[in-house]
Amino acid sequence: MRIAIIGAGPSGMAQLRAFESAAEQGREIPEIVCFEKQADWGGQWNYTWMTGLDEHGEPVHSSMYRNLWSNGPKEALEFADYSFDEHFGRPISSYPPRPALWDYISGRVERAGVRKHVRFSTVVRWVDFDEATQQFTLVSEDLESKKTSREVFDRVIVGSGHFSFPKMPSFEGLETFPGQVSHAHEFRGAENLRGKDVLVIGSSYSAEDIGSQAHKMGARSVTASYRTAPMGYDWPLGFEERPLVTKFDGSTAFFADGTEKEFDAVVLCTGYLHKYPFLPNELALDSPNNVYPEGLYKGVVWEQNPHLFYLGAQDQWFTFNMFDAQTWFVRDVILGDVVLPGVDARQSDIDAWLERFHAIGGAADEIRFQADYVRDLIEATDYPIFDLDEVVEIFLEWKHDKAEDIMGYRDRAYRSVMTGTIASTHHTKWVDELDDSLARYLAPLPPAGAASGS
Ligand code: FAD
Ligand code: NA7
Repeated sequence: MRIAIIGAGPSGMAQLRAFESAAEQGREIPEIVCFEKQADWGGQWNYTWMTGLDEHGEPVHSSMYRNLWSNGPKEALEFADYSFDEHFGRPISSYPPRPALWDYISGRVERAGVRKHVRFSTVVRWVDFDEATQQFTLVSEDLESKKTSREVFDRVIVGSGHFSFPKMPSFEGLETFPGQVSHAHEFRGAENLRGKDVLVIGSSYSAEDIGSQAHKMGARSVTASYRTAPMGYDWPLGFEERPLVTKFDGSTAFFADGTEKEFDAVVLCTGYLHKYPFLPNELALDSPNNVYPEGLYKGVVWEQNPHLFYLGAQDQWFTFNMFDAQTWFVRDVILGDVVLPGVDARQSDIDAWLERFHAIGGAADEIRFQADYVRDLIEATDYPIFDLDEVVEIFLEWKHDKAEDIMGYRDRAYRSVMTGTIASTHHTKWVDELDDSLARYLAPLPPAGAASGS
C-alpha cells in the first residue's frame, strides 16, 4: 500500500510520527510519501519574510510573523508522547515564541527519524480518484528541478492547513485608500506601524494579536472594527473597538455607529478560506472556519470517499495534541486496526456530533466540545490518554487571564498536564520583549544590551 501525505506542517508531521510509532512496535507500515512545498517542515511555524509569491512563484504558505508568541498556553497543546521538559530539559514559560514551538515540534520528528519520508520543495498540483481501480493519481512538481511526476497512491491524507488563503472582503472606497492596505496573511511585523493610526478589521485571533503587536510597537492608535461582536477586552489607552466599517473616503473610515476616523494603515484580519486547489470539487472540503466542518467522519475521514483523509481541518482550540489524536486514528484506519462502520452508521455518528455542534452556546462550550472530540479519537487508539478535563480548565483559566489583562496574560504560568511541571516565568514581560529569538528566549537572563523595550 502507498500513502501520500500532503503537507509537512504540524499535522503532516504528526502523521509521520504516528506511523513511526507503529513501526517501532514491530508493525509493518505502508510506503509513505509526504509532499511539502516548502524547503523545510513546520507549516505555519516555518517563518518566511516573503509575502505573495515565494522564490518559485508559488503562493507563500505561512501567515506567521516576527514576534509571534503562542496565543494559547503551551500546556494545552503539549504532545502526550513528547513533553516540553523532555525537549528543553528544563521548564520553559507557558507562552513561548514561534521559534521555540517550531523547535519543539521538529525535535520530536527528528528523533523519530521520519525526514526520509518527506519530499521537500515539492508541490502537489492535482489529485484524481479512479473509481475502477480505487486508487488516486497524484501529480506533483519538484520546484527545484521543475520535474513533474505522476504517481499512484492507495490513500491520500490532506494536511495542507486552512489559514493560508485570505478571505478578502471589499469595502466601498478601499480602492482609493492612500495608505497601506494588507491582509493578516501578509503581516510580518508591526515595526512600520510606529506612530501610525492603524485600523484592523475583524474581531478574532488575528485582529487581537496584530492590533496588540501594533500597540506594542508604538502605533499612535489602534482601532479594531467588528462585524458581529467586539472582542471586549480591557484594552490599553490608544486601543479601541468600533462596529463595522461602512465605507472609506480617502484616508477616512466611516463606521456603522456613525463615527469616523482617519487612518494610515488598514489590516484585514478577516480570516481564511478552506481552499484545496489540488483537489476536484467532489474531494474538496468546503466549510466556514468552525470546530465541526461537515463531510468528515470523526473529523478526518472524507465521508464521500473513505480512502481520503483530512487533518487539522477544524477551527482550533486544541492544536498539536489534537493532530496527534487525529493522526493516530487515521493510521489505525489505514492499518485496519480501526474498522470503519458502514455509511449509515458513519452518518449517524456525524449527525450526533452535528446536533451537539449546533447547540454550542459559547467559547467554553466549544472548548468542551473539542475536548470530547479529541477524547473520542484517543479512546479508539493507543495514543496515551491525558487529562482532557484539566486541559479544558487551563483553557478557561487562559480566557479568564485574557479578560483580566489582555497585554499581560502571556506572562502567566500554568501546570503541565503531562508532567506536572509548573512553567517558568520568562525573564522579560511580553509587552517589553522585542526579540523572539530562541537564543534570547532560552537565556536565563536577558543578555546585556540585547534589544528589548524595557
Ligand atoms: P499548516 O501549519 O498550515 O501546514 C500545512 C503544510 O502543508 C505547509 O507546510 C504547506 O507548505 C504544505 N502545503 C500546502 N499546500 C501544499 C501543496 N499543494 N503541496 C505540498 N505541500 C503543501 N496554533 C497554536 O497552537 N498556537 C498558536 O499560537 C497559533 N498561532 C497561529 C497564528 C497564525 C497567524 C496562524 C495562521 C495559525 C496559528 N496557529 C496556532 C494554528 C496553526 O494553524 C496550527 O498550529 C498548525 O500550524 C496547523 O498545522 P497543519 O499542519 O494542519 O497546517
Ligand atoms: P478567524 O478566527 O476565522 O476570524 C475571522 C474574523 O474575521 C472574525 O472576527 C470575522 O467576524 C471576521 N470577518 C470575516 N469576514 C468579514 C467581513 N466580511 N467583514 C468583517 N469582518 C469579517 O480568523 P483569524 O485570522 O482571526 O484566526 C485564524 C487563525 O490564525 C487562528 O487559528 C489563530 O490562531 C491565528 P465574525 O465574527 O465572523 O463576524
